[in-house]
Amino acid sequence: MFNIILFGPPGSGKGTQSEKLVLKYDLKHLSTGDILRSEIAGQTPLGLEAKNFMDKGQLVPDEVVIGMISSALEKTPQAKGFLFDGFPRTDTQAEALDKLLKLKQTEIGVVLALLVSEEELVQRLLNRGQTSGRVDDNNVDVIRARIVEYHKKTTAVADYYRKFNKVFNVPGEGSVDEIFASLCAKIDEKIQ
Ligand code: B4P
Repeated sequence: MFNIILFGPPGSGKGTQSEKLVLKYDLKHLSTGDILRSEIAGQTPLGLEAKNFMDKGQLVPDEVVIGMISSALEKTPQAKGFLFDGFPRTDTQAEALDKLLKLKQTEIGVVLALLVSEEELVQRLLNRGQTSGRVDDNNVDVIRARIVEYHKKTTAVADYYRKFNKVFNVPGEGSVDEIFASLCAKIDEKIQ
């Protein structure tokens, strides 16, 4: 089993690249953002709670997302590997993920961190906001709040995995195919 974390600020291309990576490497895609949005669409109690945080650009509480990932891992015991997209986003989530994977006798193989300038992030998210219908992409203040949350709480996750020499930076600006090729080159090196 080979497990990957695709890491980076909001708008760095995690969702975009994940779709291509899971096809190429036959991985199970676990995006906490996508799971939360489907809970919101289904108007579940979890979704209604999460919406309050997401609409303001804040992170959803750790216990909520850790529970979601734990049940998603349970549901797919036969997966060849997992691609975590947008998770973990805090130290607490990273520690919980390590424990959950240990129970499955596996671990994170590599953390690929996409590097994109802040102005490019804001522009991409505002562009997506014109068509996505996502409340959190429509307002520049909410976008900036997401970036602040990222610096305050999420960059620590890369430091956590750096202790285990698992983090590799990948330039996240350029064409989607160029970035995909850089990500694949790093994964192929680690798989061998
Ligand atoms: P996510 O769904 O994870 O959304 P995101 O980080 O904003 O987007 P992503 O990074 O996947 O988008 P992409 O760059 O692919 O999170 C949304 C919210 O959910 C969070 O703010 C939080 O509230 C909550 N949440 C999720 N996970 C959580 C967790 N673990 N803990 C707590 N809360 C959590 O795409 C952005 C745009 O860029 C797209 O339009 C795309 O087309 C474009 N793009 C991509 N690559 C490009 C390129 N190379 N060039 C130009 N444009 C590009």
